[in-house]
Amino acid sequence: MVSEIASDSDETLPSQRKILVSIATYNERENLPNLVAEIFRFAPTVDILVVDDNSPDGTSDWCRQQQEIEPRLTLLCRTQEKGLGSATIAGLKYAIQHNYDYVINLDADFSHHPKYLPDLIAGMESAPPGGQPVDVMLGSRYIPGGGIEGWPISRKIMSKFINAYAIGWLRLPVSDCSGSFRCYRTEFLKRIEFDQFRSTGYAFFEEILWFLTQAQARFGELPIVFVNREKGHSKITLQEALRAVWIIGQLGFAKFRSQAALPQDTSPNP
Ligand SMILES: Nc1nc2c(ncn2[C@@H]2O[C@H](COP(=O)(O)OP(=O)(O)OP(=O)(O)O)[C@@H](O)[C@H]2O)c(=O)[nH]1
Ligand SMILES: [Mg+2]
Repeated sequence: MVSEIASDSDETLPSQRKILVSIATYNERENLPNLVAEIFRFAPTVDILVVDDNSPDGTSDWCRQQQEIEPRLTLLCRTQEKGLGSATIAGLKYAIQHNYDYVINLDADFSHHPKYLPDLIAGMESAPPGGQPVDVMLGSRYIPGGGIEGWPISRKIMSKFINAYAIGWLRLPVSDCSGSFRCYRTEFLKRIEFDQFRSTGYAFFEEILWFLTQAQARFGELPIVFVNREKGHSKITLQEALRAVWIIGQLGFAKFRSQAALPQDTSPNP
């Protein structure tokens, strides 16, 4: 675990790595210009992909103009699909297709501050003595040093409930399974069959952890303080939260069924 925040110098980033920061956006015109500037301040060597679902507030228009003068920025504007999960998958697939070493997801509303990027990336590079580097680094609110600022108590309870439920039911070896601030090793993501995903929305973040755990990924966690958005509007709805509960439930049952279907070991005891 890495707990100190690095300075905003590019010397803190492993320059030989090709890194993509993928941001799913819907109506984030107010946040995106500042966010892009802050990402490049803390991590100047990364590229940014914005996956926007044709937001009516002009998010895509801003990106379209900006990518003409900023070669590190690319827009993927989706007109046929919608949903945070499928937008995130589009970003992960883009990273695989374009041979990035790492792909990082973060929200556009400054809840995941770019100041954490150097440490998140450093976490991918470090390994415990005699061990292997991790495949996924998670920004975690639920380990010492992490936290949440600005959420009402009801939202905190909902998040705690989803985390306890998903971690317990799916046996996920992490402390925070519903946050999207993560860095994935792209090579490891090639093992994941994204076409099998049930979720196109917020449950994607638990679902991918479930698939990664099945594939025996190694996880690391960085404490982060999640700060509630100041600009723009939340897109999560009660319906979306209930859908997440349902999908997590289904995943757990699918696991039991596949275990029950495994041939029994009938060999005699030695
Ligand atoms: N492309 C795309 N992005 C989305 C969609 N829904 C949400 N997002 C983005 O996903 C990120 C997280 O969404 P938020 O609305 O901030 O969800 P949240 O963080 O759970 O809720 P608040 O912080 O309360 O707003 C933001 O960058 C959104 O713009 C969607 O349908 N498509
Ligand atoms: Mg948010």
